Amino acid sequence: MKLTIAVGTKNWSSWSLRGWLPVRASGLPFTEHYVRLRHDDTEVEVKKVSPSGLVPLLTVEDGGERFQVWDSLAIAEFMAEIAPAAQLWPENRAARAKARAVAAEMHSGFPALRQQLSMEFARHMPGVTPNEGTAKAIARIVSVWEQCLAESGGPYLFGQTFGNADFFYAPVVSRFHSYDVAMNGAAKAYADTVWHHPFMREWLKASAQEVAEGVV
Ligand SMILES: N[C@@H](CCC(=O)N[C@@H](CS)C(=O)NCC(=O)O)C(=O)O
Repeated sequence: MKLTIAVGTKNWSSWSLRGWLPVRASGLPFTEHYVRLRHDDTEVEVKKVSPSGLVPLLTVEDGGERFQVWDSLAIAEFMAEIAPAAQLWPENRAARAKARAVAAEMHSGFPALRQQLSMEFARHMPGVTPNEGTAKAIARIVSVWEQCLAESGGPYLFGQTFGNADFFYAPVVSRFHSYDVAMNGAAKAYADTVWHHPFMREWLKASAQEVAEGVV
């Protein structure tokens, strides 16, 4: 099986990070197709690979079959299906249902936080005061993290494995880091653990290179 994931500019593209993490964590070989966002040729270049005009998008070639999986949550589900050993969703049915709800809440919510604290993976952007919507989103996210960690015992939301539910909050961890969002206790320990995970370090290295090259 050949897997190709199209991703956008890594410093900015939170959705790309959400789609890339399950592919990276699957342990399966894959290649990346990189598209530069917010550039003159972005629309044309994204449309060449993605009919929706959005990234991430996963192209699967398997024998004579070739198909595309667009949307980060669909990619997370597909990777869990083809790489069961990676345990991208928890094994326990109730925990798995909850992990899906946690990921879906991020996937469909928190617009104020996304807008005000846009992802700047490799940048430190202190001095932003969260507006009312962003403050509510931060409080809700921290409470979801605290509840999951208390139930699972951590260090990740559903226990020992850095999995799909964590991947959906990985861009939030980056935002909290960039904008100095204050946390303490279990939520802070969780954010630190995710921020220092080797996959996040890989994404940081690429994002920092984009900053150094002046493309973001
Ligand atoms: N719901 C989609 C959202 C994907 C999305 O909005 N991607 C943005 C990048 S983060 C995009 O491709 N924007 C096109 C552009 O910036 O031109 C998903 O989960 O994959």
